[in-house]
Amino acid sequence: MFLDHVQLRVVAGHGGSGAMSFRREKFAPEGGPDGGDGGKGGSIFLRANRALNTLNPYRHKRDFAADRGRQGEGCLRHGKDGVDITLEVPLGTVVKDGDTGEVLAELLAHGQDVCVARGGRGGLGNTNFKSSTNRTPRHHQPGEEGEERTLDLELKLIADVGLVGFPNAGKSTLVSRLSAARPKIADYPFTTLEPQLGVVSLDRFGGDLLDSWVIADIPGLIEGAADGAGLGIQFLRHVERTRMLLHLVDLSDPVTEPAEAVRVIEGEVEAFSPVLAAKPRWLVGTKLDALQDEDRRTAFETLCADRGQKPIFISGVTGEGLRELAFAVDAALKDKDAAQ
Ligand SMILES: Nc1nc2c(ncn2[C@@H]2O[C@H](COP(=O)(O)OP(=O)(O)OP(=O)(O)O)[C@@H](O)[C@H]2O)c(=O)[nH]1
Ligand SMILES: [Mg+2]
Repeated sequence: MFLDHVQLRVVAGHGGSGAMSFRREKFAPEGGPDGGDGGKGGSIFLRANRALNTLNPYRHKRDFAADRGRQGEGCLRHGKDGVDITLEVPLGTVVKDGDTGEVLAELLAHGQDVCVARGGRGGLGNTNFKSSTNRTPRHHQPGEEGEERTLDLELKLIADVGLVGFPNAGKSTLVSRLSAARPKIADYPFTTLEPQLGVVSLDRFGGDLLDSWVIADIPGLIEGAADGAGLGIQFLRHVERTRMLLHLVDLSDPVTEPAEAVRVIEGEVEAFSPVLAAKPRWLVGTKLDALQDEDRRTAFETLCADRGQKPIFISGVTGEGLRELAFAVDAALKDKDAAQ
């Protein structure tokens, strides 16, 4: 399960009040005003973090309040500012005001942040009110209130991993086994007509709840898709912003050799865009449970070896290889995070 919508209550810190104080020294009993200003209240920020894919961190804790600013003191000492709070959210989080529905921000880039509740300004100390007519001002200001808001956070997923392959290669089956998504699966080509996303949470495989990645299922490709055959290649734009591709090859296919399947799909990907063609791609042999011809397995291993890749075999029926794939992709994406 993953959260893609959550309501938070955020309250920024109240500003500290300014001080009312006068200098008292041995030889200056009637010293001037020296009350310092109050500190600013802590603000609340949201910041996009690409290591998150869900709003799960907010499953239980939804109320956040930042510290008050401290009061000013004598001797012109300013009160300390309240500490800001930064809440990390996944890329693709749309932030709306919960009362008005106004969109406050869309956090799309790693590190991008937005202030959602500004801390109150500190009040001025009485020093600020000294004038030629009033040398002993008693006036000093209270701090301002911090902003308070209800926020609606909605997650528009951005896929990390795109799936490509012939129709019937088992793409939707893989998505349904790795995630909570339920794409249509059937034994005829072009079952999938619209791209669909799924969140692969590693807790499904005994990993950490916070480790997850997003997979995009798209319609199958055939030879000539770039020229409009089948459903064409326009769906590849949905995986253009992903960080890597999994290229599914049906090892049980009695007609098409793995090498031929790979050649065709690679050709279509290259015809679509150099950006997509430059992405890391892993070959994944599917339907291992239905493999009839051991030569297919050997041919697939050779193809992988030629690309310097470890062969990956899976079965959506027995579940073989799924856990390893989920963890390997997660590790590869984290490696890329580190490299960026
Ligand atoms: N034996 C076996 N059958 C599978 C496996 N994975 C998928 N299938 C079957 O293969 C057929 C096609 O599966 P889908 O997941 O719909 O394939 P797809 O790649 O999404 O197909 P399109 O959406 O048409 O491009 C279905 O009948 C599945 O039940 C597998 O690992 N083993
Ligand atoms: Mg499908």
